[in-house]
Amino acid sequence: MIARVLTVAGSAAQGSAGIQADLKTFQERDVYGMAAITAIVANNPVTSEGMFTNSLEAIEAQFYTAVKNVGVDGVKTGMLFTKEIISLVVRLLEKNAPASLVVDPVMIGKMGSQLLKDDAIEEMRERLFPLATVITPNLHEAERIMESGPITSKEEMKHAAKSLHRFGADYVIIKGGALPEDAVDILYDGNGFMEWEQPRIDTIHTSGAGCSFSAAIAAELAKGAAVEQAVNTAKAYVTAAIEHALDFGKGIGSTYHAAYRKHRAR
Ligand code: PXL
Repeated sequence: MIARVLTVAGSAAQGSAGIQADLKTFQERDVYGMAAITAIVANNPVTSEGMFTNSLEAIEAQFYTAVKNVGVDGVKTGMLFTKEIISLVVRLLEKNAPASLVVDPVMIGKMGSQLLKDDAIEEMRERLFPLATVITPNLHEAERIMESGPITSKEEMKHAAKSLHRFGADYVIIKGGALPEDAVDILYDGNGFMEWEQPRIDTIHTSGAGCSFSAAIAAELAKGAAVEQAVNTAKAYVTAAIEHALDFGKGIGSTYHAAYRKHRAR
């Protein structure tokens, strides 16, 4: 049967990130996608309000609809926004432990929106990370989680991966997309490191890259891949999505979620 994956994340109305990116990625990686929406991000030039939080009741109802009516082989979390939502998600995951859990510690959107409140970081680090198979921070998120200075090199990324591993996730992958050199990602499993390096792609259109990367890892894990293999596939997937990004002409464009399938096949 097809593997079933639930994303617990925010809706990104522009379609590039959040649950929209997750569901597109799930489809591309041939898993059955489901979503529990925590919040809605809809910044636009017309309405004054662009950020809406879902109720805890609605989040719990969505979670149980997926878990009880369909069944879940793997879970991914993205934007969780508040400490209260993180506490709820922790409680739900403790009671209904999935075979694999990818935690993307989403904090700030590419357009600058704050997607995690400052007072929620500790709850994420202390209570959610210990449940995770993999956590996928970028450099900025790693710095905030560890309350450290800037991470500026591959060596510092390795050091950070080791420190983050102590919070209890089985694997830590730090995404070095924000380093000035090549795009390097470092995976640490508590014993050793693996590295993925790609020449930097010259584009500003990377909205949804992080969401799609963690969603692809979640999809591969749910299908039974080992973490190293899942990251390998996810890196190839997101590299193609950035290479063929979509420039809609308004700000930072979207990664192209179908690029890996369409362009690799040629
Ligand atoms: O890219 C991070 C992200 C995650 N989740 C939601 C978002 C964004 C960025 O816009 O809107 C809901």
